[in-house]
Parts: sequence; structure tokens; C-alpha cells
Amino acid sequence: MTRTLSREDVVRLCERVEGAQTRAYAIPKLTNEYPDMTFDDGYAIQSELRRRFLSQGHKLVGWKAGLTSKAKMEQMGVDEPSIGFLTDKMAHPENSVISVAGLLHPRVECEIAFVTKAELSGPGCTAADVLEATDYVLPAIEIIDSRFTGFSFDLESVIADNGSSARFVGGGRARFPNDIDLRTQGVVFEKNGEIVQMGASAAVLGHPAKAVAMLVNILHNLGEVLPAGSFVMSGGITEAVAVKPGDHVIARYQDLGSVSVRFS
Ligand code: OOG
Ligand code: MG
Repeated sequence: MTRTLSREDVVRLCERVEGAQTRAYAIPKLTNEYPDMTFDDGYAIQSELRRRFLSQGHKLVGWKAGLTSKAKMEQMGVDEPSIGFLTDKMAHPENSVISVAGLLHPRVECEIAFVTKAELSGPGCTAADVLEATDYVLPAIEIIDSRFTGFSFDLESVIADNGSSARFVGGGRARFPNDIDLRTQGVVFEKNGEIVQMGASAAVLGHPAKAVAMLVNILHNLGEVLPAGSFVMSGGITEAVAVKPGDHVIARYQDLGSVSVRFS
């Protein structure tokens, strides 16, 4: 573990990120001021943010893996995945209308989500462990929103910003993981009736369960386990797509039905 920030710096930067998240204004990436910041520093800020939200009454419902596909890594200019936490306040029903008013520059991703039925813990968690502990999988749309100016960041900063987490929508048709080929799950992503992205789930680290295993191993480094009943998103399969008020998006999956959302 490599930490460079003092406790005071962590709290100060957490407050900066929290302000930007809750009041929707852009801030420069944190490494401009703290160029020596490490991933561990980023997770210390993220953990402080989680602690604050939970103390304000938000409920932790799960976690997300991010930057797990090449398309996402290339789009954002980073070369490693990361994780973030998900709360009840970020969850929206399928087919709902999501206001972009509280968001800076929202982008939408199509992902495969896992719901667990047994606790998972690291180190050494594998994709097989994840599949064993999975109750069911379902398709999800994640609405990310970096709080950094111009949606431009590095991994240290985006980890502190909770992996750009903003909103998410689960839906479609839930399936048992053994009933479908989770590796070759095709997805077609449409915005306003036009196909804007398409891909297959193998884009996510070769198999989306690997992204969940990676997430569990990072959680171990944070001193956490993944409890049974967690909702976990495995990461965008394709590039993220920018949305504005009036847009309608739908992600159609080969064996998992479709999930849609509208923006106002
Ligand atoms: C970081 C979050 C990435 C994903 O699914 O890859 C993410 C970002 O691109 O802002 O959620
Ligand atoms: Mg995502």
C-alpha cells in the first residue's frame, strides 16, 4: 500500500469531490494539485466519501467495476480497471425518465450486472468463485458523470471520484449464470432509434465474471468483503455514449432482454 496524502488532505479532497458530486460543478483533476497521489490515495478518498454518504443515510447496495474493457480504457486514456460503490440513491427503475439537471456531462454505458447469493472475499477470488456465488445476472445501463473538467482525468483522480458513478438502471430479463454463455453475450446499444455501439461481453476482461473477481480482490485491499445480496456492475462493454435531455437509449442483449431509459 502506497499512500502519500495525510488524513487532512484525504478529508479535504473528499469534501471537494463531494461538493462537485452533490452540487454538479466541475473541478480540475486532483493530481493537478497532488501529482504524487497514488491509487491507494484515490481509494482512501473514495472510502471517506462512502463513509460520509452512508452516515447521511444512503444505503450501500453494491459495487461497480469500471474501465474493464479496451474500448473504455482507450476512450478514457487509462490502462487499468478500478472500482466504485453504489448506493440506493443512484438506483433508478427501468424505463424511467432521468433528469440530467444534477449531472455535468452524463454518458451512458451498457453492462452486465451480477446479484450475489453468498459472500465473496479476496485475495485470490476467481471468476469461478464469482459464478458459484452468483444468484442471477441481469442487464444494466450505467449513467456515469465525471466531476472533472472536460471529462478528463487520470486513474488516481477517477478512483477518488468513485469511478464517475452517478446513476444506474437494472432491468431486462434476469437469468441464472449457467443458463447462458456469459462470455459471448451480444449487445446492441441504440440512442434515439439508431445503433450507436455494439459489442460482446467478452470485451470485459475476457469474461465479465473476471471483472467481478477483480473487484472482490480490490475490496480485500480496502479491508472489505462483498456481502451476499450485492448488485455488482461489471463495466461498460463498449465506449460510453453522451446523452442530453430528450434522448432515449435502449440496450438490447442477446439472452437478457433489453433495458431502456429516457433523459429529461
Ligand atoms: C470511469 C468509469 C468507467 C465503466 O463501466 O467502464 C465505468 C469513467 O469512464 O468515467 O463505469
Ligand atoms: Mg460503468
